[in-house]
Amino acid sequence: MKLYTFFRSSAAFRVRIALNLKGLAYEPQPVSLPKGDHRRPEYARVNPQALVPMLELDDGTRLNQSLAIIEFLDQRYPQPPLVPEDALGRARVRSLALLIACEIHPLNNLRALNYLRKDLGLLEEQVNAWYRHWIAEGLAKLEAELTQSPGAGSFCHGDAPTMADCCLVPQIFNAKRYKSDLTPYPMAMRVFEQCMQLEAFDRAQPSKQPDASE
Ligand SMILES: N[C@@H](CCC(=O)N[C@@H](CS)C(=O)NCC(=O)O)C(=O)O
Repeated sequence: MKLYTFFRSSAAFRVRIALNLKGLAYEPQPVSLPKGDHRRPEYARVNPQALVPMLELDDGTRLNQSLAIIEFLDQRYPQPPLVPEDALGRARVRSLALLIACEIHPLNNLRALNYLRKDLGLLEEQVNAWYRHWIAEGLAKLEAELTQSPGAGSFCHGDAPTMADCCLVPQIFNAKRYKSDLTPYPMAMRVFEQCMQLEAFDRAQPSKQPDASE
């Protein structure tokens, strides 16, 4: 399999974690977002959404959208499961994953930030404040979910990593990069530290990718 990825892309990071947890080998195909490689016609032809990640299977089939890719991997390679079997567990894991992937990430992705900078003329410090605002909003909700629900264990759901943890860890990396205050989220940070003990998460982190740079 080939994974179209960018070292700092948190959506690609989610899929890298899932592939590692499943023990699946893949060939990274770096797509530089700062250079705009994802907008070039060659890439847009293969991925009409012009985003990373994209997973290309050995038969040439291409999949995009990180959560759809992770659910595909989970069905095709069921061990270890990343989405629980039971209906309530599935709903809870998807809800936590979507809280990050839909309620935080789209407000802070590159094209949203570039629109603030280039089209609306915001200063860099204003853009950074925007970024931290949506992280704080989203992580506060996540923290409440983790502390109020009996479903949480040493990971977001129970005592093994799931798709929710695949989303949580990259989001915390982004928060750290933008120097967000993470002290209000002790439970989320405990889960983060627990995940980072695992080789599958550690190996997927931005600084360990072949295209990593400053
Ligand atoms: N919902 C998509 C989000 C994908 C996405 O926004 N990827 C970012 C990198 S993390 C990207 O390609 N951004 C390019 C841009 O914003 O122009 C997913 O989960 O795969």
